[in-house]
Amino acid sequence: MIIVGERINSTRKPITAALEARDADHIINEARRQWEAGATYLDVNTAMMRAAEPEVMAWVIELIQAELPDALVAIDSADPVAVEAGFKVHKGRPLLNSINGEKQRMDALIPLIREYSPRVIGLTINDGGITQDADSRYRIGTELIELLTKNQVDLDDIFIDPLIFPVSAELQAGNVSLAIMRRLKENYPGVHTICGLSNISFGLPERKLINQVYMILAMGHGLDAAIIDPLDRRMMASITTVNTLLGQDKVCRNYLKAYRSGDLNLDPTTMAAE
Ligand code: THG
Repeated sequence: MIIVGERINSTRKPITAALEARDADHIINEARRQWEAGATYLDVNTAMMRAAEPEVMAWVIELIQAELPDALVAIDSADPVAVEAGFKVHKGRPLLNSINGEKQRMDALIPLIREYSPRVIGLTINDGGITQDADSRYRIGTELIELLTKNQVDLDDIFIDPLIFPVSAELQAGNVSLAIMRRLKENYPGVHTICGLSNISFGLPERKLINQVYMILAMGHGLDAAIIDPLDRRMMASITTVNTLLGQDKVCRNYLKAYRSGDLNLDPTTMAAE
């Protein structure tokens, strides 16, 4: 499972404040904790910085990679200027979060993808807007795969996000995204699927429980990357366990390693303070 740590997101109040104040210690601390918990990519969302987005994106990426030289960033911005500012300073291959099927966005981002060869997340939305229909979102996913491969992006570097909507508002929201994941993996072996989970539980109590159970279902339908909080120990223990149960953990090595390091002990009386 490829884990994208979601915590450096400007829609979170402590992060907005830290970005505005250019508080390097706060950002490095968030980066380090997620990296040590097992994140492969650290998502950096700068949306709330508005005009300062490009400068802040470059600042955060340089800060993270100076401190954690092997860490990679998921550049999470709707502003192509901020995306390019990020690509310019990033060492190694970043993950672009994201492109979608909207023509204007595509026209701005395809030349940057050709120049910098990032890995790419594609959202299943286009100029027709968001649909609640599995067939049309699946089709947008396939169109993104065709377009990216035509522009020299390998299947292994493409992550399709089926989008997740609240099950409290739309009865079939959970099933629709699961069906899209399964169909993409069946018809495009080698492509990755990814999602942020937290929308699924919007409007309901005990959201962490819902997110965790949906993660298990999604992994059963072929989800192989996720944008989550890697400091959520219960979520991380579930992911380790599902990997083992789905035959992705030879001689149960990772499961036993997690056991020995205490990561599978979720008893609140002995659990390390968060
Ligand atoms: N797909 C893709 N990218 C994404 C998303 C997605 N990027 C943003 C988002 N969705 C995933 N990232 C976050 C980051 C933080 C939080 C949720 C998702 C978060 N949520 C708490 C909540 O919802 O209650 C707020 C807690 C807090 O404020 O600390 O923090 O779907 N490709």
